[in-house]
Amino acid sequence: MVEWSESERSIISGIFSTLDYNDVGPKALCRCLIVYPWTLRYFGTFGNLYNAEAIKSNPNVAAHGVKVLHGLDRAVKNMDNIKATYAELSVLHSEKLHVDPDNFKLLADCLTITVAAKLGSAFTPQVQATWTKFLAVVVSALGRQYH
Ligand code: ZNH
Repeated sequence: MVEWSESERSIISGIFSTLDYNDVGPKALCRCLIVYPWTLRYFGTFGNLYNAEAIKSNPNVAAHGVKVLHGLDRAVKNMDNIKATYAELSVLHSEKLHVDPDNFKLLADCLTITVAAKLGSAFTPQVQATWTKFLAVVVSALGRQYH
């Protein structure tokens, strides 16, 4: 089981309480789709994703980015039980969406870059360490139901 100190808990809830989901979610997902273009393959129903400009102005991508952040919200509210919280979402990504779990790490990295750019000097090494730990637990939980 993953242990969280009081300061780690307050760092994570502090970040999420100030995060603008409508800005960070779309930016992080766009970055993932642009930097790792093979991740585009899962979004064939989203319409025109022909180049970076198309990806950035695609409303389905933006909406999905916000949805992913709301998904992370659930981990923040269940820090002591992230694996169980994501069991169903993990099954969905594995059995229905067939998303290669390596991609979770790629999106997590894009989220880190986007959040770091937002926080600026507030993204201290200690904040980065806690943030990285949080996303590692999320990525592991999402990959949990893959066989
Ligand atoms: Zn995912 C979906 C979350 C990653 C792909 N997702 C989804 C959802 C959610 C999520 C919440 C919704 C579900 C329902 O509806 O029920 N994701 C998430 C998270 C993460 C993710 C949290 C991390 C961090 N995903 C991901 C990736 C990918 C994906 C990486 C690829 C690349 N998802 C996806 C898809 C979908 C989803 C495809 C479906 C969409 C639609 O709309 O159809």
